[in-house]
Amino acid sequence: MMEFLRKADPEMADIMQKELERQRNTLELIGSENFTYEAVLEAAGSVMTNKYSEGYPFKRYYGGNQFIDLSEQLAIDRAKKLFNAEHANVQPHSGSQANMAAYFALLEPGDTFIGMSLAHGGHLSHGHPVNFSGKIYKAVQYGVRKEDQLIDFEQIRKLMKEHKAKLMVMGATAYPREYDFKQAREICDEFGCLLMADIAHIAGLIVGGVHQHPFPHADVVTSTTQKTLRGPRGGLILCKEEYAKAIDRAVFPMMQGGPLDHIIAAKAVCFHLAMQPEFKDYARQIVKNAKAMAEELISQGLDLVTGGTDTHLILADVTPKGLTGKEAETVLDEVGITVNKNMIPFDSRKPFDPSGIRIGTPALTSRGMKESEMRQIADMIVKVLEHPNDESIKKKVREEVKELCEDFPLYPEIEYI
Ligand code: DSN
Repeated sequence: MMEFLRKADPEMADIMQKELERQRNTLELIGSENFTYEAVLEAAGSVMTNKYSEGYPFKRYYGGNQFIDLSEQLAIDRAKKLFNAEHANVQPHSGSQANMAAYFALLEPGDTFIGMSLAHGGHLSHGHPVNFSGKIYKAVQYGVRKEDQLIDFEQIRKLMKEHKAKLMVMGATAYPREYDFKQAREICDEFGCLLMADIAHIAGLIVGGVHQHPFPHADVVTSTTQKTLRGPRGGLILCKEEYAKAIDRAVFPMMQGGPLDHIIAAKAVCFHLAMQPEFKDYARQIVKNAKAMAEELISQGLDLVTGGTDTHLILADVTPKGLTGKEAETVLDEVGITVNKNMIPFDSRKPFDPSGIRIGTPALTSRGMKESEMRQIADMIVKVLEHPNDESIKKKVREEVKELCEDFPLYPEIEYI
């Protein structure tokens, strides 16, 4: 594979080769990442990238779209079936773009919406002041309760009373517990507000039957396809039929131009694979792995946000070990364990050097690792955090990382050179 690239651009081929080796030889624990299927890689790197297809299936602004139409329609039909949705738009380039289109469809500039604050686990596009969502709209931010770090529905109710938001966003990027979409709907109904669920992180857990489904509670659901769903990097919007036209218009022509047809084909492949019975086992294993890792980290003295997890990720306060989140990320990187620094709720530190790290299990679950490997990795993490300057301990852990990576090979059939 890749012989054309190696000939045409050896410099880039070398970079890509190194990235493949990095993915193969390190333990990937970033909660929003995954290793997609070889079939998805093929679709994403295909001739579908050559086409312009502004518009929607069978209503395009360019000729020659007969097969692109079939591909996008297949992706739409599969997304509807997979998520039990009345309508699907598979064109958003990313999760933020999906959120932007949803806001464009449901709100007017200056309208008020309520979302989870980034500092408590939300997302930039849920109303952060530096993001378009906090600039175009009046964004009210909710968070978690201090005592148990769970979403504070009483605070949401109070804020709704005060601000009369037109839309509520339920979803996050660093919240280790299941969402209560039913309760969110009840509050929305009380105040005549729309509900949007951002399931970017947990889409795979929902279709795998592990987490509560946002439908029928949500009016609109946004997602990415690359996280627990294990597809290509991209966005997705699902909605009730009554919002279908507004959503489609918001994606194109309001926000995007030509869709990424190669990525839409890859999304269709990932939806198909997520419908297979074994995907349910995969989704269950992601959570079992996170729970096993959480138990081990707690037993070794780490403080976890909410005291554990029922999802694919863990948020750990590393300051009791004498490190900041940034230092922990760096020292774990040195031994080949990849995590990201992350704010914890009510963090006294700043986003660029917060108190916590976020640890996620989707990618290593895709490599076939199970609970015992998670416990082993948790043990390695704690060892390194407790001895960040001990070169002999770090060397031993590095060797353990290497052995684990060899035992669970990534893309063994792919040879990029
Ligand atoms: N930044 C992503 C994450 O890591 O969760 C979400 O967009």
